[in-house]
Amino acid sequence: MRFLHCGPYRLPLQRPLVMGIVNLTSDSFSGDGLNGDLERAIAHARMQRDAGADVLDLGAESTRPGAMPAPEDEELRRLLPVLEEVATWGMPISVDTRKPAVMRAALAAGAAMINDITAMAQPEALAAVAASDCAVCLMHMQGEPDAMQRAPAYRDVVAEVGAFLAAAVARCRRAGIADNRLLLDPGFGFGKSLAHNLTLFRRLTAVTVDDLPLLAGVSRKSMLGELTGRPVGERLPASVAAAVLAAGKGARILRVHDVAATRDALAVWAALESGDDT
Ligand code: HH2
Repeated sequence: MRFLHCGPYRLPLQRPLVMGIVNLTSDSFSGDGLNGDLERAIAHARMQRDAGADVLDLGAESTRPGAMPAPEDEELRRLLPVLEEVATWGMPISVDTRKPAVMRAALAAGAAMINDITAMAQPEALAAVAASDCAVCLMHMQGEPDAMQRAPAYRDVVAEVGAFLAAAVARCRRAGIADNRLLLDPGFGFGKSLAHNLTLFRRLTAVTVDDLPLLAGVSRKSMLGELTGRPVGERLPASVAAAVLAAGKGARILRVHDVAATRDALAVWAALESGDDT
């Protein structure tokens, strides 16, 4: 059986897992940012856990298109009190950050996974995670959040995202990070037009490297708004449909805002797709 090595946890990879989003920001695109409100943040994390999340992903810097970077002290101030509580819950906690100092503080506070939208591009980030046994999610992004959606351009989006992820995996291997700690993510919406997102989605497993597990994050994203004409608050059905289809295309972890609905849909999908016949 295959596992993702995730600090003290081993996540089995044969059924798709659900990563529940906990946004501690003031300005997340989905409007669910908890802006440093500790009680609400912990209540939201508890709800995601009780709904059946396999992993929680705590993010204290918004990376929505147009967002400016959050100062490091502000990111830590929003993150650490929540992380210190949820890290005692006996489940793997991921921290969504691109700052090496935040990674180090998060790992010291009990994070079991680092989710880096810059795919460990900074040597200090690599050093921070190499010194631990956390899982690492390597995501593709073209450009930076403040300008990435202005004019995304590729000659061959699948080949370029695949090559980018292969280079990130090579970086991690050179730093001594074992393959069983790595997750790859094409980064839906990060420097991609609707057409780029759709091509990547249809050919999801083509971007992986040596069959490393893939994470897909499409929940409530603007690509679903473009397809349905719905504002962000009305994208639940589209998000659930996309999560199920991503699982069908081979994603092993689905990063979602709506854990309960996604779990239900995945249970139905798993039974209808591959249940035992009588
Ligand atoms: N998407 C967002 C943030 N982090 N990490 C990974 N690995 N993959 C993703 O697709 C991804 C991510 C954006 O979503 P959200 O956290 O809801 O919004 P914001 O960045 O505005 O807080």
